[in-house]
Amino acid sequence: KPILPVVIATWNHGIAANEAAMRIIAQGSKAIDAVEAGVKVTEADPDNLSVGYGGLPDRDGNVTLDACIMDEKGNAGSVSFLQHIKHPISVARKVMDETPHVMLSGAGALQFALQQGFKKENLLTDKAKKQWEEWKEKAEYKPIVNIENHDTIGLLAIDKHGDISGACTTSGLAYKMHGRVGDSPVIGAGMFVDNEVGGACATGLGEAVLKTLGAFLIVELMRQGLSPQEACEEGVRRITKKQGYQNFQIGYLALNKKGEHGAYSIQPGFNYALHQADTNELIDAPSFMKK
Ligand code: SD4
Repeated sequence: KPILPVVIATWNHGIAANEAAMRIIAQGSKAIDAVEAGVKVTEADPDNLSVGYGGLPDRDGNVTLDACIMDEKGNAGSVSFLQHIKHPISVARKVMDETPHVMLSGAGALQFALQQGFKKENLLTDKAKKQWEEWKEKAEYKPIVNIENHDTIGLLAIDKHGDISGACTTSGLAYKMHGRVGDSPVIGAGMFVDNEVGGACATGLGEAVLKTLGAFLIVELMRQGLSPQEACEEGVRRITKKQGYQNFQIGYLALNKKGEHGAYSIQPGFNYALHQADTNELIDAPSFMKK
């Protein structure tokens, strides 16, 4: 049953992220601060091979990052194809707060980050570099279902004031083409919130989410009266009604303003962390394909 405040996040790294986000909310702070603090935990984790520091590089060995953030007023900020900055979500927040723009990309995003006082760092850890070197022996690029190269963190939170915000951050698909941008920094694809309705976020093969504008679609379906669960299922159906979905994963989370949530994926194996009151638990999402 729904309990407010609530924080929900993709995958098992969502547990630690939720913890950090709920700590901020418990102090009476805003959801926007909570979502940023939450996903920063994942960004800083070198053992996570798909977000921020320690993320797997593109096929040329560069770690390139995508992130976006959105608040209860409908303000949004995003960075894509950003290199050398450990906390892309905080750069996205600065784009939202300090510029008249929504998205900054590549060298321009890096320049802005440095101007804002972020430090330039090497994000390619020895562990990620070693995996990339092994991959290079065959250099086969196949998006694989549900393994570490598909675990972006998307996080949605409703604070004590009843306001919703969201954040999403990733190093994107492992061994992608240099310059490839996924769904995660695109407002309405990887994440979207509307304080009248709720929010949604996505993980998985970004191209499929981009082509269906998944998060925006799910929020609009909730606006029309679907439950968060029904909306996630319809979001997945828009993808599975086309060819080829058997070979990749998409996972959606949705949260409405009452604090009801939904989760659905194409393949079994998607899980998410839900933090309500004193419980923060990892839950397996139902899926379109069965085991
Ligand atoms: C992307 N959606 O860049 C991201 C990757 C991802 O879990 O979600 N991994 O396509």
